[in-house]
Amino acid sequence: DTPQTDARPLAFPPGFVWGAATAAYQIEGAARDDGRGPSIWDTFSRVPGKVAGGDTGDVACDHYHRFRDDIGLMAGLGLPAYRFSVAWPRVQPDGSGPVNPRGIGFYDRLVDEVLQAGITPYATLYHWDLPQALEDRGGWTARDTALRFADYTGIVHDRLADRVDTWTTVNEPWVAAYLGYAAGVHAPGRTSAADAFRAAHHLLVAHGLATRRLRDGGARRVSLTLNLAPIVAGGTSEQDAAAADLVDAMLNRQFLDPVLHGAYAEPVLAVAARHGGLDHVRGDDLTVIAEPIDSLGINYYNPTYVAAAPGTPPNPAYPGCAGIAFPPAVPPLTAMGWPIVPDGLGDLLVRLSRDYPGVPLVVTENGAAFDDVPDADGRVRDDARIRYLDGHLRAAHAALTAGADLRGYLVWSLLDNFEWAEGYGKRFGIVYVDYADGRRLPKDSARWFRDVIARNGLGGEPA
Ligand code: PNW
Repeated sequence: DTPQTDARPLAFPPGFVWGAATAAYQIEGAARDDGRGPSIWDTFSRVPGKVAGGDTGDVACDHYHRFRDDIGLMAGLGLPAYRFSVAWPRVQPDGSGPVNPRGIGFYDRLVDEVLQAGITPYATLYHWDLPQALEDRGGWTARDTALRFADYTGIVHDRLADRVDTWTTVNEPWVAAYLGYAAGVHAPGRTSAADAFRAAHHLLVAHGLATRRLRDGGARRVSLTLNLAPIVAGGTSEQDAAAADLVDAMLNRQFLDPVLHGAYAEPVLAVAARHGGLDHVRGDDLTVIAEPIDSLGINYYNPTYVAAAPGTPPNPAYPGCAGIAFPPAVPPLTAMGWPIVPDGLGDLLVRLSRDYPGVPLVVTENGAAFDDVPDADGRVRDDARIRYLDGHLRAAHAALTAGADLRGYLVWSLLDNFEWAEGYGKRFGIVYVDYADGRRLPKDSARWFRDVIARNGLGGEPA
């Protein structure tokens, strides 16, 4: 009764890194414990109508109290790597100033436990939980937030550098800036194009300053994680191609070009110039942003489909981009309503290796939400997730064969968790979480992934 996947056995290169990813606000809970300060997600999730079901991260998976069990679970699945994020408001409750020893102490114990289990920790410094005190002073629209982030980075690095080799500065600056400051569907819930352009730039400056701080402290590996997607035009007209190119500039090149080529793409500058101007882009910002990185993290879920549609007002997440339609997704879809297109990952990896050669790539998130329900014996038969992961790994393998420099693959996510604006209703985990009692049930996909890792590839039998 195993799900049918494309049955060809595929071996990944020796040393390929396998693992699972999480983020602090989505799993930790303990929102008021041990001196943690409020973050923008604590505030935003309390605004009526912003998060499905009125859910908040107050308790989440209670990982803050259950981290030892969760790491035991990972060890049982044979996960070689674990990507987690550090909550800035635990470390510095006000986003600046004194360090909260109990807050950073949690990550100290977490890292010890991860290493004890034989797992390599990958630490992300910012996964969207900005201290509310900094938002009150402008949030990411303020350059000062980037400077504060560099200080915070130094604090965390000084404490964990002896045990953590691989650091990611910022997770998905596009989502943080455009869903948070333009579309208003993520914290802090603002709806200003100018704010979003400023936020995006300051998130990149934050990345660059933090990278410098990590280097100065002797960090061995520094990376940045971007949400990237192939942009697919619905038609073949020149207008369709132009629409796809503009969306590609906004979603992908806005971040790839400054970090890896040292300059913003022309269309990004043009759109930003029309929305509040470019005063926030200062002297040597591009030099800071282009500080070399050791790998690029890629979060891939699905392609973005566009079509030229004269007269269409801009999509709220793409301010300044009028005349572009985002047609409804075509099945098969995940529970998020996101299309399942494994080849999009392969195309993306090949394109990145072609357009941005020289930087090793790691898939830092890939996965899917489905309507998982445990049966009477507590088994979760998530065949659809196995097929999703199998298909994406086959596409990643094909990209490797085509020359993409892919070094690892981390599944999103270890646990079902707080899926931001969707709350707890959307389950991305390879481990099911019963929110009534906190119980964890590894899904069929967790056992399947364990076998993939054990053989460093996909088996010949139907997975
Ligand atoms: C990523 N979009 O978020 C995040 O890094 C995770 O924290 C999150 O749980 C996961 O993907 C699944 O959503 C995204 O609308 C949220 O394009 C939204 C989008 C992309 C990524």
